[in-house]
Amino acid sequence: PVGAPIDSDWWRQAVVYQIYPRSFADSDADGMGDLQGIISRVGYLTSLGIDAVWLSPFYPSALADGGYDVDDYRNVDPRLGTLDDFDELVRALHDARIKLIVDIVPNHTSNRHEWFLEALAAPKGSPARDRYIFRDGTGLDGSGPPSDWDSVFGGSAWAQTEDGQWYLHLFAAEQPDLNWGNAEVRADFLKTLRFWSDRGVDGFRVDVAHALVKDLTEPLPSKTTLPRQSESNGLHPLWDREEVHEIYVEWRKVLNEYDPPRTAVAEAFVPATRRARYASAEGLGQAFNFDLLQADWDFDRFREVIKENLALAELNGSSSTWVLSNHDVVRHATRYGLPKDPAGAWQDGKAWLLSNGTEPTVDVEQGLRRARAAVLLMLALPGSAYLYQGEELGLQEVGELPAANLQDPAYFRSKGAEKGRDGCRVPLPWTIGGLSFGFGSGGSHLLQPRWFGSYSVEAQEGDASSTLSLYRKALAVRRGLRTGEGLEWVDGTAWALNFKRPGGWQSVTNFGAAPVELPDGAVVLASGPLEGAKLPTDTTAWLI
Ligand code: ISL
Repeated sequence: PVGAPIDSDWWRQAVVYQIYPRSFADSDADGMGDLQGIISRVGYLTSLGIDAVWLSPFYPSALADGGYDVDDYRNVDPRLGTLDDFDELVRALHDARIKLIVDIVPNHTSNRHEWFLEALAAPKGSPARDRYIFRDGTGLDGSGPPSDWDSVFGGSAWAQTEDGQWYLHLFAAEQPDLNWGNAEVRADFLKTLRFWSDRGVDGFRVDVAHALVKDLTEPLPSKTTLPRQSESNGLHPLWDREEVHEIYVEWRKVLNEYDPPRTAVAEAFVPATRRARYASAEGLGQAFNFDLLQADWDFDRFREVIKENLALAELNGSSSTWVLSNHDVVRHATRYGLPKDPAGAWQDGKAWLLSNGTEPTVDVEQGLRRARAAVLLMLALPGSAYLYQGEELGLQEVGELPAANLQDPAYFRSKGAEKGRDGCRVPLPWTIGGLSFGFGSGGSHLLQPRWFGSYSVEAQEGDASSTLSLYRKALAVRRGLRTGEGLEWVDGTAWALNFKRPGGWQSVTNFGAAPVELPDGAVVLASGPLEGAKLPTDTTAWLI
Protein backbone atom coordinates (compact mmCIF):
# COMPACT_ATOMS: atom_id res chain seq x y z
CA PRO A 1 0.00 0.00 0.00
CA VAL A 2 1.12 3.51 -0.75
CA GLY A 3 2.66 5.15 2.28
CA ALA A 4 3.68 1.88 3.91
CA PRO A 5 7.09 2.17 5.54
CA ILE A 6 9.90 0.86 3.37
CA ASP A 7 11.50 -2.22 4.82
CA SER A 8 15.13 -1.22 5.31
CA ASP A 9 16.13 -4.88 5.08
CA TRP A 10 14.68 -5.28 1.59
CA TRP A 11 18.09 -6.13 0.12
CA ARG A 12 18.52 -9.30 2.18
CA GLN A 13 16.24 -11.42 0.00
CA ALA A 14 15.99 -9.21 -3.06
CA VAL A 15 16.10 -10.36 -6.65
CA VAL A 16 18.23 -7.78 -8.43
CA TYR A 17 18.29 -7.52 -12.22
CA GLN A 18 21.44 -6.08 -13.79
CA ILE A 19 20.93 -3.74 -16.73
CA TYR A 20 23.90 -3.03 -18.97
CA PRO A 21 22.36 0.21 -20.20
CA ARG A 22 24.03 0.53 -23.58
CA SER A 23 22.66 -2.87 -24.58
CA PHE A 24 19.18 -2.93 -23.11
CA ALA A 25 16.88 -0.75 -25.21
CA ASP A 26 17.61 2.14 -27.57
CA SER A 27 15.00 4.92 -27.74
CA ASP A 28 16.78 7.40 -30.01
CA ALA A 29 18.05 5.28 -32.88
CA ASP A 30 21.77 5.76 -32.28
CA GLY A 31 22.48 2.06 -31.87
CA MET A 32 23.18 2.48 -28.18
CA GLY A 33 20.74 1.75 -25.37
CA ASP A 34 19.70 4.66 -23.14
CA LEU A 35 17.70 5.70 -20.08
CA GLN A 36 14.48 6.39 -22.01
CA GLY A 37 14.84 2.90 -23.46
CA ILE A 38 14.84 1.48 -19.94
CA ILE A 39 11.87 3.66 -18.97
CA SER A 40 9.96 2.25 -21.94
CA ARG A 41 10.58 -1.26 -20.60
CA VAL A 42 9.57 -0.79 -16.98
CA GLY A 43 6.43 -2.77 -17.80
CA TYR A 44 8.64 -5.67 -18.82
CA LEU A 45 10.62 -5.43 -15.58
CA THR A 46 7.36 -5.44 -13.64
CA SER A 47 6.17 -8.51 -15.51
CA LEU A 48 9.40 -10.28 -14.58
CA GLY A 49 8.77 -9.71 -10.88
CA ILE A 50 12.18 -8.42 -9.79
CA ASP A 51 12.74 -6.32 -6.67
CA ALA A 52 15.51 -4.04 -7.89
CA VAL A 53 17.54 -2.99 -10.89
CA TRP A 54 21.30 -2.63 -10.76
CA LEU A 55 22.34 -0.21 -13.46
CA SER A 56 25.88 -0.56 -14.81
CA PRO A 57 27.68 2.76 -15.48
CA PHE A 58 25.66 5.32 -17.44
CA TYR A 59 28.08 8.19 -16.84
CA PRO A 60 29.93 10.19 -19.51
CA SER A 61 32.65 7.93 -20.84
CA ALA A 62 34.76 7.27 -23.92
CA LEU A 63 33.91 3.59 -23.43
CA ALA A 64 37.48 2.36 -23.24
CA ASP A 65 36.07 -0.18 -20.79
CA GLY A 66 32.34 -0.27 -21.43
CA GLY A 67 31.66 2.74 -19.21
CA TYR A 68 33.83 1.61 -16.28
CA ASP A 69 36.07 4.47 -17.37
CA VAL A 70 34.12 7.37 -15.91
CA ASP A 71 34.69 10.97 -17.07
CA ASP A 72 32.27 12.57 -14.63
CA TYR A 73 30.68 10.75 -11.69
CA ARG A 74 27.76 13.12 -11.27
CA ASN A 75 26.34 13.21 -14.75
CA VAL A 76 24.75 11.12 -17.48
CA ASP A 77 26.42 10.19 -20.76
CA PRO A 78 24.61 12.45 -23.26
CA ARG A 79 24.18 9.46 -25.55
CA LEU A 80 22.19 7.82 -22.76
CA GLY A 81 20.17 10.83 -21.69
CA THR A 82 20.17 13.61 -19.14
CA LEU A 83 19.87 13.98 -15.38
CA ASP A 84 16.17 14.69 -15.97
CA ASP A 85 15.87 11.33 -17.72
CA PHE A 86 17.59 9.77 -14.72
CA ASP A 87 15.09 11.36 -12.34
CA GLU A 88 12.28 10.10 -14.55
CA LEU A 89 13.76 6.59 -14.45
CA VAL A 90 13.90 6.66 -10.65
CA ARG A 91 10.26 7.74 -10.54
CA ALA A 92 9.14 5.15 -13.08
CA LEU A 93 10.90 2.33 -11.23
CA HIS A 94 9.69 3.46 -7.83
CA ASP A 95 6.12 3.77 -9.12
CA ALA A 96 6.52 0.15 -10.20
CA ARG A 97 7.87 -0.70 -6.72
CA ILE A 98 11.29 -1.52 -8.14
CA LYS A 99 14.39 -0.24 -6.36
CA LEU A 100 17.43 1.17 -8.15
CA ILE A 101 21.08 0.42 -7.43
CA VAL A 102 23.73 2.32 -9.37
CA ASP A 103 27.30 1.36 -10.10
CA ILE A 104 30.09 3.41 -8.58
CA VAL A 105 33.67 3.10 -9.82
CA PRO A 106 36.06 4.36 -7.14
CA ASN A 107 39.31 2.59 -8.01
CA HIS A 108 40.00 4.59 -11.15
CA THR A 109 38.65 7.46 -13.21
CA SER A 110 38.90 7.65 -16.95
CA ASN A 111 41.87 9.40 -18.51
CA ARG A 112 39.43 12.11 -19.65
CA HIS A 113 38.29 12.96 -16.12
CA GLU A 114 39.10 16.62 -15.35
CA TRP A 115 41.38 15.49 -12.52
CA PHE A 116 43.51 13.41 -14.82
CA LEU A 117 43.72 16.15 -17.44
CA GLU A 118 44.84 18.49 -14.65
CA ALA A 119 47.38 15.94 -13.44
CA LEU A 120 48.91 15.59 -16.90
CA ALA A 121 49.18 19.37 -17.25
CA ALA A 122 50.66 19.80 -13.76
CA PRO A 123 54.30 19.32 -12.81
CA LYS A 124 55.80 16.32 -11.05
CA GLY A 125 55.04 16.26 -7.34
CA SER A 126 52.09 18.68 -7.66
CA PRO A 127 48.83 18.32 -5.71
CA ALA A 128 47.06 17.53 -9.01
CA ARG A 129 49.30 14.51 -9.53
CA ASP A 130 48.76 13.40 -5.95
CA ARG A 131 45.15 12.43 -6.75
CA TYR A 132 46.61 9.59 -8.83
CA ILE A 133 49.59 7.32 -8.45
CA PHE A 134 52.52 8.82 -10.30
CA ARG A 135 56.07 7.48 -9.96
CA ASP A 136 59.41 7.99 -11.63
CA GLY A 137 60.64 5.22 -13.87
CA THR A 138 63.49 2.85 -13.21
CA GLY A 139 66.81 2.52 -14.97
CA LEU A 140 69.40 5.23 -15.40
CA ASP A 141 67.19 7.27 -17.70
CA GLY A 142 63.92 6.35 -16.00
CA SER A 143 62.73 4.64 -19.14
CA GLY A 144 61.58 1.49 -17.38
CA PRO A 145 58.27 1.16 -15.49
CA PRO A 146 58.46 1.54 -11.69
CA SER A 147 57.73 -2.16 -11.24
CA ASP A 148 56.97 -5.32 -13.22
CA TRP A 149 53.29 -5.38 -12.22
CA ASP A 150 50.69 -6.45 -14.78
CA SER A 151 47.31 -4.87 -15.34
CA VAL A 152 44.25 -7.11 -15.11
CA PHE A 153 43.71 -6.64 -18.84
CA GLY A 154 47.27 -7.70 -19.67
CA GLY A 155 50.47 -5.74 -20.23
CA SER A 156 52.17 -3.44 -17.76
CA ALA A 157 50.14 -1.78 -15.01
CA TRP A 158 52.18 1.40 -15.61
CA ALA A 159 51.84 3.86 -18.47
CA GLN A 160 54.27 6.66 -19.21
CA THR A 161 53.29 10.31 -19.59
CA GLU A 162 54.94 12.86 -21.84
CA ASP A 163 57.23 14.21 -19.14
CA GLY A 164 58.55 10.73 -18.43
CA GLN A 165 56.67 9.91 -15.23
CA TRP A 166 54.54 6.79 -15.00
CA TYR A 167 51.04 6.31 -13.59
CA LEU A 168 49.49 3.15 -12.22
CA HIS A 169 46.47 1.54 -13.91
CA LEU A 170 45.29 -1.82 -12.65
CA PHE A 171 42.93 -2.02 -15.63
CA ALA A 172 43.21 -0.27 -19.02
CA ALA A 173 45.69 2.58 -19.51
CA GLU A 174 42.61 4.77 -19.97
CA GLN A 175 41.70 3.98 -16.35
CA PRO A 176 44.32 5.64 -14.10
CA ASP A 177 44.08 4.46 -10.48
CA LEU A 178 43.14 7.03 -7.87
CA ASN A 179 45.20 7.68 -4.77
CA TRP A 180 42.87 6.93 -1.87
CA GLY A 181 45.35 8.44 0.54
CA ASN A 182 44.35 11.81 -0.91
CA ALA A 183 41.76 13.69 1.15
CA GLU A 184 40.20 15.37 -1.86
CA VAL A 185 39.59 12.00 -3.53
CA ARG A 186 37.90 10.68 -0.40
CA ALA A 187 35.72 13.75 0.01
CA ASP A 188 34.65 13.77 -3.60
CA PHE A 189 33.30 10.23 -3.50
CA LEU A 190 31.23 11.07 -0.43
CA LYS A 191 29.80 13.89 -2.48
CA THR A 192 28.97 11.43 -5.27
CA LEU A 193 27.26 9.04 -2.85
CA ARG A 194 25.14 11.94 -1.61
CA PHE A 195 24.45 13.22 -5.11
CA TRP A 196 22.78 9.97 -6.24
CA SER A 197 21.23 9.19 -2.86
CA ASP A 198 19.58 12.63 -2.89
CA ARG A 199 18.19 11.78 -6.33
CA GLY A 200 16.51 8.73 -4.82
CA VAL A 201 18.74 5.78 -5.66
CA ASP A 202 18.34 2.93 -3.19
CA GLY A 203 21.87 1.59 -3.26
CA PHE A 204 25.29 1.25 -4.86
CA ARG A 205 27.29 -1.53 -6.45
CA VAL A 206 30.94 -0.82 -5.70
CA ASP A 207 33.29 -1.70 -8.54
CA VAL A 208 36.51 -3.56 -7.61
CA ALA A 209 35.87 -2.68 -3.98
CA HIS A 210 38.98 -4.56 -2.88
CA ALA A 211 41.41 -2.53 -4.97
CA LEU A 212 41.26 1.05 -3.72
CA VAL A 213 44.09 1.16 -1.18
CA LYS A 214 47.65 0.32 -2.24
CA ASP A 215 50.90 0.01 -0.39
CA LEU A 216 53.52 1.64 -2.57
CA THR A 217 56.37 1.63 -0.10
CA GLU A 218 59.69 1.57 -1.98
CA PRO A 219 61.21 -0.62 -3.19
CA LEU A 220 58.14 -1.94 -4.99
CA PRO A 221 58.19 -5.72 -4.79
CA SER A 222 58.41 -7.79 -7.94
CA LYS A 223 55.27 -9.61 -9.03
CA THR A 224 57.20 -12.86 -8.72
CA THR A 225 57.28 -12.41 -4.92
CA LEU A 226 53.62 -11.49 -4.51
CA PRO A 227 50.84 -13.79 -3.33
CA ARG A 228 48.12 -14.60 -5.84
CA GLN A 229 45.41 -11.99 -5.76
CA SER A 230 42.83 -14.58 -4.71
CA GLU A 231 44.97 -15.75 -1.79
CA SER A 232 46.29 -12.41 -0.68
CA ASN A 233 45.12 -12.39 2.96
CA GLY A 234 45.75 -8.69 3.24
CA LEU A 235 49.41 -9.05 2.30
CA HIS A 236 49.24 -7.94 -1.32
CA PRO A 237 50.32 -4.35 -2.03
CA LEU A 238 47.45 -3.84 -4.49
CA TRP A 239 44.44 -5.93 -3.51
CA ASP A 240 42.24 -6.46 -0.47
CA ARG A 241 44.26 -4.45 2.02
CA GLU A 242 42.87 -4.00 5.53
CA GLU A 243 42.93 -0.20 5.24
CA VAL A 244 40.28 -0.30 2.51
CA HIS A 245 37.64 -0.93 5.16
CA GLU A 246 38.26 2.46 6.73
CA ILE A 247 36.87 3.94 3.53
CA TYR A 248 33.72 1.84 3.68
CA VAL A 249 33.11 2.69 7.32
CA GLU A 250 33.14 6.33 6.22
CA TRP A 251 30.78 5.53 3.34
CA ARG A 252 28.42 3.59 5.59
CA LYS A 253 27.97 6.63 7.81
CA VAL A 254 26.88 8.67 4.82
CA LEU A 255 24.61 5.92 3.48
CA ASN A 256 22.99 5.65 6.90
CA GLU A 257 22.09 9.34 6.86
CA TYR A 258 19.26 8.35 4.52
CA ASP A 259 15.92 6.81 5.33
CA PRO A 260 15.90 4.01 4.58
CA PRO A 261 19.68 3.64 4.65
CA ARG A 262 21.13 3.19 1.19
CA THR A 263 22.45 -0.29 0.53
CA ALA A 264 25.80 -1.17 -0.98
CA VAL A 265 27.19 -4.35 -2.45
CA ALA A 266 30.92 -4.87 -2.87
CA GLU A 267 32.35 -6.38 -5.99
CA ALA A 268 35.44 -7.93 -4.47
CA PHE A 269 37.24 -10.92 -5.89
CA VAL A 270 38.49 -12.17 -2.54
CA PRO A 271 38.37 -15.59 -0.91
CA ALA A 272 35.03 -16.41 0.71
CA THR A 273 36.55 -16.07 4.15
CA ARG A 274 37.67 -12.48 3.47
CA ARG A 275 34.30 -11.41 2.11
CA ALA A 276 32.79 -10.84 5.56
CA ARG A 277 34.61 -7.55 6.11
CA TYR A 278 33.06 -6.05 3.00
CA ALA A 279 29.64 -7.36 3.97
CA SER A 280 29.70 -6.15 7.57
CA ALA A 281 27.02 -3.75 8.78
CA GLU A 282 29.72 -1.16 9.63
CA GLY A 283 30.95 -1.40 6.05
CA LEU A 284 29.16 -1.77 2.75
CA GLY A 285 26.73 -4.35 4.13
CA GLN A 286 26.76 -6.87 1.31
CA ALA A 287 29.32 -8.47 -1.00
CA PHE A 288 29.02 -10.49 -4.17
CA ASN A 289 29.74 -14.15 -3.88
CA PHE A 290 31.06 -15.32 -7.24
CA ASP A 291 31.60 -18.91 -6.18
CA LEU A 292 28.57 -20.26 -8.09
CA LEU A 293 29.48 -18.21 -11.14
CA GLN A 294 32.96 -19.75 -11.07
CA ALA A 295 31.76 -23.30 -10.41
CA ASP A 296 31.44 -25.91 -13.07
CA TRP A 297 28.02 -27.66 -13.15
CA ASP A 298 29.07 -30.09 -10.47
CA PHE A 299 27.17 -31.62 -7.56
CA ASP A 300 29.99 -31.57 -5.02
CA ARG A 301 31.14 -28.08 -5.86
CA PHE A 302 27.65 -26.59 -5.79
CA ARG A 303 26.91 -28.23 -2.44
CA GLU A 304 30.21 -27.06 -0.96
CA VAL A 305 29.76 -23.50 -2.20
CA ILE A 306 26.23 -23.24 -0.89
CA LYS A 307 27.09 -24.66 2.52
CA GLU A 308 30.14 -22.48 2.95
CA ASN A 309 28.38 -19.30 1.96
CA LEU A 310 25.30 -19.88 4.09
CA ALA A 311 27.55 -20.49 7.08
CA LEU A 312 29.52 -17.31 6.36
CA ALA A 313 26.39 -15.21 5.99
CA GLU A 314 25.17 -16.44 9.34
CA LEU A 315 28.47 -15.47 10.92
CA ASN A 316 28.69 -11.99 9.50
CA GLY A 317 25.05 -10.98 9.84
CA SER A 318 24.73 -10.09 6.17
CA SER A 319 22.80 -12.26 3.72
CA SER A 320 24.17 -14.55 1.04
CA THR A 321 24.38 -13.32 -2.51
CA TRP A 322 24.13 -15.56 -5.55
CA VAL A 323 25.29 -14.80 -9.07
CA LEU A 324 25.41 -16.99 -12.18
CA SER A 325 26.20 -14.37 -14.83
CA ASN A 326 27.12 -10.74 -15.27
CA HIS A 327 28.59 -8.46 -17.93
CA ASP A 328 32.12 -9.80 -17.35
CA VAL A 329 31.67 -13.50 -18.04
CA VAL A 330 30.51 -15.94 -20.70
CA ARG A 331 26.74 -16.36 -20.28
CA HIS A 332 25.99 -19.38 -18.12
CA ALA A 333 23.58 -20.92 -20.64
CA THR A 334 26.68 -21.23 -22.84
CA ARG A 335 29.19 -22.13 -20.10
CA TYR A 336 27.06 -25.09 -19.06
CA GLY A 337 27.05 -26.29 -22.66
CA LEU A 338 30.82 -26.18 -23.13
CA PRO A 339 32.79 -29.42 -23.13
CA LYS A 340 34.97 -29.98 -20.09
CA ASP A 341 38.26 -28.20 -20.48
CA PRO A 342 40.97 -30.23 -18.76
CA ALA A 343 42.72 -27.03 -17.69
CA GLY A 344 39.48 -25.53 -16.48
CA ALA A 345 40.22 -22.44 -18.51
CA TRP A 346 36.64 -21.33 -19.02
CA GLN A 347 35.63 -21.77 -15.44
CA ASP A 348 36.42 -18.24 -14.43
CA GLY A 349 33.91 -17.38 -17.10
CA LYS A 350 36.27 -15.31 -19.16
CA ALA A 351 38.09 -17.56 -21.55
CA TRP A 352 36.32 -18.83 -24.59
CA LEU A 353 38.85 -20.97 -26.38
CA LEU A 354 39.71 -24.31 -24.82
CA SER A 355 43.16 -24.54 -23.32
CA ASN A 356 44.33 -26.54 -26.34
CA GLY A 357 43.54 -23.52 -28.50
CA THR A 358 40.47 -24.90 -30.26
CA GLU A 359 37.07 -23.26 -30.41
CA PRO A 360 34.63 -25.39 -28.45
CA THR A 361 31.35 -26.74 -29.77
CA VAL A 362 28.57 -25.64 -27.47
CA ASP A 363 25.87 -28.11 -26.54
CA VAL A 364 23.11 -25.50 -26.53
CA GLU A 365 20.42 -27.86 -25.34
CA GLN A 366 22.44 -29.05 -22.34
CA GLY A 367 23.51 -25.49 -21.55
CA LEU A 368 19.94 -24.23 -21.49
CA ARG A 369 18.67 -27.21 -19.48
CA ARG A 370 21.31 -26.63 -16.82
CA ALA A 371 20.88 -22.87 -16.84
CA ARG A 372 17.16 -23.32 -16.15
CA ALA A 373 17.90 -25.78 -13.36
CA ALA A 374 20.59 -23.51 -11.92
CA VAL A 375 18.37 -20.46 -11.67
CA LEU A 376 15.60 -22.40 -9.90
CA LEU A 377 18.21 -23.71 -7.49
CA MET A 378 19.65 -20.23 -6.94
CA LEU A 379 16.24 -18.67 -6.41
CA ALA A 380 15.35 -21.32 -3.84
CA LEU A 381 18.31 -20.34 -1.66
CA PRO A 382 18.12 -17.86 1.19
CA GLY A 383 19.73 -14.53 0.39
CA SER A 384 19.60 -12.25 -2.60
CA ALA A 385 19.95 -13.25 -6.22
CA TYR A 386 21.54 -11.16 -8.94
CA LEU A 387 20.31 -11.78 -12.49
CA TYR A 388 21.97 -10.46 -15.63
CA GLN A 389 19.85 -9.03 -18.45
CA GLY A 390 19.05 -11.66 -21.07
CA GLU A 391 19.52 -14.68 -18.85
CA GLU A 392 15.74 -14.74 -18.41
CA LEU A 393 15.64 -15.46 -22.15
CA GLY A 394 18.13 -18.31 -21.87
CA LEU A 395 20.32 -16.17 -24.09
CA GLN A 396 23.55 -17.74 -25.33
CA GLU A 397 26.93 -16.02 -25.55
CA VAL A 398 27.56 -14.52 -28.98
CA GLY A 399 30.77 -16.24 -30.03
CA GLU A 400 30.83 -15.06 -33.61
CA LEU A 401 31.31 -11.29 -33.29
CA PRO A 402 33.62 -10.13 -36.06
CA ALA A 403 36.97 -8.90 -34.72
CA ALA A 404 36.37 -5.42 -36.13
CA ASN A 405 33.23 -5.11 -34.02
CA LEU A 406 34.82 -6.05 -30.68
CA GLN A 407 35.10 -3.31 -28.04
CA ASP A 408 36.44 -4.93 -24.91
CA PRO A 409 40.02 -4.05 -23.93
CA ALA A 410 40.53 -7.55 -22.58
CA TYR A 411 40.24 -8.70 -26.16
CA PHE A 412 42.70 -6.26 -27.60
CA ARG A 413 45.30 -6.90 -24.93
CA SER A 414 45.25 -10.65 -25.18
CA LYS A 415 45.64 -10.73 -28.96
CA GLY A 416 42.74 -13.04 -29.58
CA ALA A 417 43.60 -15.67 -26.99
CA GLU A 418 40.12 -15.11 -25.72
CA LYS A 419 37.20 -13.24 -27.16
CA GLY A 420 36.82 -10.75 -24.37
CA ARG A 421 33.53 -9.86 -22.77
CA ASP A 422 31.54 -8.49 -25.69
CA GLY A 423 29.70 -11.74 -26.36
CA CYS A 424 27.51 -11.32 -23.28
CA ARG A 425 26.95 -7.61 -23.94
CA VAL A 426 25.19 -7.84 -27.29
CA PRO A 427 21.92 -5.81 -27.23
CA LEU A 428 18.85 -7.76 -26.16
CA PRO A 429 16.43 -9.20 -28.73
CA TRP A 430 12.91 -7.95 -28.02
CA THR A 431 11.20 -9.06 -31.23
CA ILE A 432 11.45 -12.12 -33.48
CA GLY A 433 12.49 -10.05 -36.49
CA GLY A 434 12.80 -6.46 -37.58
CA LEU A 435 15.65 -4.05 -37.30
CA SER A 436 17.90 -4.91 -34.33
CA PHE A 437 15.26 -7.37 -33.10
CA GLY A 438 13.37 -4.54 -31.45
CA PHE A 439 16.41 -3.13 -29.61
CA GLY A 440 16.00 0.15 -31.46
CA SER A 441 15.75 1.56 -34.94
CA GLY A 442 19.36 2.61 -35.29
CA GLY A 443 21.15 -0.71 -35.53
CA SER A 444 23.13 -2.21 -32.71
CA HIS A 445 26.59 -1.24 -31.44
CA LEU A 446 27.50 -4.91 -31.05
CA LEU A 447 26.17 -7.02 -33.91
CA GLN A 448 23.31 -9.37 -33.13
CA PRO A 449 23.53 -12.77 -34.80
CA ARG A 450 20.72 -14.12 -36.95
CA TRP A 451 19.67 -16.64 -34.32
CA PHE A 452 18.94 -13.91 -31.78
CA GLY A 453 15.27 -13.54 -32.77
CA SER A 454 14.43 -17.05 -31.61
CA TYR A 455 15.47 -16.00 -28.07
CA SER A 456 13.48 -12.78 -28.17
CA VAL A 457 10.92 -11.68 -25.61
CA GLU A 458 8.30 -11.81 -28.38
CA ALA A 459 9.16 -15.40 -29.24
CA GLN A 460 8.82 -16.50 -25.62
CA GLU A 461 6.01 -14.29 -24.38
CA GLY A 462 3.07 -16.60 -24.96
CA ASP A 463 4.93 -19.90 -24.54
CA ALA A 464 4.35 -21.48 -21.13
CA SER A 465 7.45 -23.65 -21.49
CA SER A 466 9.81 -20.80 -22.43
CA THR A 467 12.67 -19.69 -20.21
CA LEU A 468 11.07 -16.27 -19.85
CA SER A 469 7.90 -17.93 -18.53
CA LEU A 470 9.99 -20.03 -16.15
CA TYR A 471 11.67 -16.91 -14.71
CA ARG A 472 8.34 -15.12 -14.32
CA LYS A 473 6.74 -18.09 -12.58
CA ALA A 474 9.80 -18.68 -10.39
CA LEU A 475 9.91 -15.07 -9.23
CA ALA A 476 6.19 -15.04 -8.53
CA VAL A 477 6.36 -18.28 -6.55
CA ARG A 478 9.45 -17.09 -4.65
CA ARG A 479 7.68 -13.88 -3.72
CA GLY A 480 4.75 -15.87 -2.35
CA LEU A 481 6.96 -18.27 -0.42
CA ARG A 482 9.58 -15.85 0.84
CA THR A 483 10.29 -16.85 4.38
CA GLY A 484 13.34 -15.94 6.41
CA GLU A 485 16.84 -17.21 5.96
CA GLY A 486 16.57 -20.83 7.05
CA LEU A 487 17.52 -23.90 5.06
CA GLU A 488 17.41 -27.53 6.06
CA TRP A 489 19.32 -30.13 4.05
CA VAL A 490 17.64 -33.37 3.13
CA ASP A 491 20.48 -35.83 2.64
CA GLY A 492 20.38 -39.26 1.18
CA THR A 493 19.51 -38.64 -2.46
CA ALA A 494 22.68 -39.36 -4.38
CA TRP A 495 23.59 -36.61 -6.88
CA ALA A 496 20.65 -34.49 -5.89
CA LEU A 497 20.81 -31.23 -3.95
CA ASN A 498 17.77 -31.42 -1.78
CA PHE A 499 16.75 -28.88 0.86
CA LYS A 500 13.69 -27.55 2.63
CA ARG A 501 12.88 -23.93 3.34
CA PRO A 502 10.79 -22.50 6.15
CA GLY A 503 7.12 -22.52 5.18
CA GLY A 504 7.25 -26.10 4.04
CA TRP A 505 8.68 -25.88 0.57
CA GLN A 506 11.45 -27.91 -0.90
CA SER A 507 13.90 -27.66 -3.79
CA VAL A 508 15.52 -30.66 -5.46
CA THR A 509 18.16 -30.49 -8.21
CA ASN A 510 19.38 -33.58 -9.99
CA PHE A 511 23.05 -33.34 -11.02
CA GLY A 512 23.31 -37.06 -11.72
CA ALA A 513 22.90 -38.91 -15.01
CA ALA A 514 19.94 -41.02 -13.90
CA PRO A 515 16.49 -39.73 -12.90
CA VAL A 516 15.89 -39.53 -9.14
CA GLU A 517 12.72 -40.21 -7.17
CA LEU A 518 10.93 -36.99 -6.18
CA PRO A 519 10.05 -36.56 -2.51
CA ASP A 520 6.40 -36.40 -1.45
CA GLY A 521 4.68 -33.17 -2.19
CA ALA A 522 3.10 -31.24 -5.00
CA VAL A 523 5.46 -29.90 -7.64
CA VAL A 524 4.80 -26.18 -7.99
CA LEU A 525 7.46 -25.55 -10.57
CA ALA A 526 10.07 -27.53 -12.48
CA SER A 527 12.84 -26.32 -14.77
CA GLY A 528 12.03 -29.02 -17.34
CA PRO A 529 9.63 -31.87 -18.00
CA LEU A 530 9.38 -34.55 -15.29
CA GLU A 531 9.31 -38.28 -15.91
CA GLY A 532 6.28 -39.23 -13.89
CA ALA A 533 7.35 -39.11 -10.25
CA LYS A 534 10.98 -38.84 -11.26
CA LEU A 535 13.26 -35.85 -11.70
CA PRO A 536 15.40 -36.14 -14.84
CA THR A 537 19.08 -35.18 -14.99
CA ASP A 538 19.97 -31.46 -14.91
CA THR A 539 16.52 -30.52 -13.64
CA THR A 540 15.27 -28.65 -10.57
CA ALA A 541 11.83 -29.02 -9.04
CA TRP A 542 10.16 -26.97 -6.32
CA LEU A 543 7.63 -28.80 -4.19
CA ILE A 544 5.20 -27.78 -1.49
O1 ISL B 1 40.79 -8.52 -10.66
C1 ISL B 1 40.17 -9.37 -11.17
C2 ISL B 1 40.62 -10.74 -11.14
O2 ISL B 1 41.98 -10.79 -11.39
C3 ISL B 1 38.96 -9.10 -11.94
O3 ISL B 1 38.13 -10.19 -11.93
C4 ISL B 1 38.24 -7.86 -11.45
O4 ISL B 1 37.84 -8.01 -10.13
C5 ISL B 1 37.09 -7.59 -12.32
O5 ISL B 1 37.52 -7.56 -13.62
C6 ISL B 1 36.49 -6.25 -11.94
O6 ISL B 1 35.46 -5.95 -12.81
C7 ISL B 1 34.89 -4.68 -12.70
O7 ISL B 1 35.82 -3.65 -12.88
C8 ISL B 1 36.45 -3.58 -14.14
C9 ISL B 1 35.46 -3.62 -15.29
O8 ISL B 1 36.14 -3.85 -16.49
C10 ISL B 1 34.43 -4.70 -15.11
O9 ISL B 1 33.46 -4.64 -16.13
C11 ISL B 1 33.82 -4.53 -13.76
O10 ISL B 1 32.77 -5.45 -13.50
C12 ISL B 1 37.23 -2.30 -14.16
O11 ISL B 1 36.41 -1.24 -13.81
